[in-house]
Amino acid sequence: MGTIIGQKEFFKGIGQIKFEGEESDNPLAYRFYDKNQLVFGKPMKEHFKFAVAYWHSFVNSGNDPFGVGTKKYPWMESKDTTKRAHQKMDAAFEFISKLDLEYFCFHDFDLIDEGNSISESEKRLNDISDYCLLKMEKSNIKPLWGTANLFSNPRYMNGAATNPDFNVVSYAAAQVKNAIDITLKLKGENYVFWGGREGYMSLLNTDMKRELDNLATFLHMAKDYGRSQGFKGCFFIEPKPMEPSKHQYDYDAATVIGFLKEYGLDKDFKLNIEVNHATLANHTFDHELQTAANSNMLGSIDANRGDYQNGWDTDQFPNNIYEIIEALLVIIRSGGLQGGGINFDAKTRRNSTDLEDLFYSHIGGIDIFARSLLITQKIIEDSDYISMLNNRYSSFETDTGKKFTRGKLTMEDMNAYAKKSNEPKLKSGNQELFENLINRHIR
Ligand code: XLS
Ligand code: NI
Ligand code: NI
Repeated sequence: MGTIIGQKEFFKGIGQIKFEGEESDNPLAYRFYDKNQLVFGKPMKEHFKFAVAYWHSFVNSGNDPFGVGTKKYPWMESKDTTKRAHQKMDAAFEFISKLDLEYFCFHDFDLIDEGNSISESEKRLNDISDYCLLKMEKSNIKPLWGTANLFSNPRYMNGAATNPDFNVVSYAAAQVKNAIDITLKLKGENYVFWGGREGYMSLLNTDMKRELDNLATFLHMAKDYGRSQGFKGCFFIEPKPMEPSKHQYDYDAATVIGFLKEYGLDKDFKLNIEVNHATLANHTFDHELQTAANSNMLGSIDANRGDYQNGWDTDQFPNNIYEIIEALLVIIRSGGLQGGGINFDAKTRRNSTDLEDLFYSHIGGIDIFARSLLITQKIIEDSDYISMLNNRYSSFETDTGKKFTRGKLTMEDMNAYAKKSNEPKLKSGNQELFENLINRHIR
């Protein structure tokens, strides 16, 4: 294993995960993800850029409001902060390389615990990122994106960039500056802002307009700083409608796009769309992807899935093939993800306590995307899907239809056209036919 620098092996007995093909019944192998296989003329791994989320797999120990952690991972044992951070990183690099992936995503204080002051945190981040660079030299693993945790520390209980107290806003900025610095240092390809507690619980004690103005000022400052330091990647906003705040400012893709345009941030920011956040907003995942794509802002994805019965962010690993095919139809037809990739913002269940569970979950998620991509290729290239879709709009391809599209008709023209035509015939949307077409290709 190229990435293990003489330290202990955490995932003993688990070797390199390989592609073994559909017939394999080895639970520790890929059945569909063959990273160099060309699909739509591009290797699978480039379509996806799969990333492991540091927080869910290496930090989270399975605690919930009703009980303490259940996952006694060996890299969590040491009482020494630095040693624990190093071991966590050793485990992360071993895991990512055994999965044969190249990316991870992180919050600043996933890498190492926050210090007691900004200076102490800066020093810790500096040290752990030096260690990360050493590990990176021996591997091809790097961050897909970095971010700052602006929601766990009690100081952010009323928000970070949207906090009513300027002193808290300055702390948040100090933290984002450092997080941008280490993302750059580690050659991270993008930088993410998920709203955390940017939002409110009651409008009675909230000046919403001022908080939104402050958020925009903060994002401009962060973007200008990143650019001044040579950061060429994308800044992403990750929409979420609720949780932890009742009202999150970055509610959904449409809300975020409106905000970015209103405040002149749309040139530097794109969107990171998360499945479970889409469904919490009462949208489908593909709706959110398409909304982002319409504005040329489909940057990246947080892959997971929600639960049909629970109304919160359960962050389960993706396993719904129909949902992923619907998503890939949008992603492929809009030209792919811009700058980002697929981050598994997903956690194994609290009672999935074996080390192997971390592998099963990621392998399952990766394979469901790979399998869905192969099916999507068949649907787009070998079926009537695209022509059926285009056919619904064929009347816009007539001379008059084209004039309308180009904005060349007036209301009077439309009135005259309608008068000389007959009552429009009902044209079926054939939804079930479309649904059957997708299902027919799932095999
Ligand atoms: C929480 C978010 C979070 C972001 C990163 O719901 O999904 O995990 O992706 O801060
Ligand atoms: Ni997320
Ligand atoms: Ni989430």
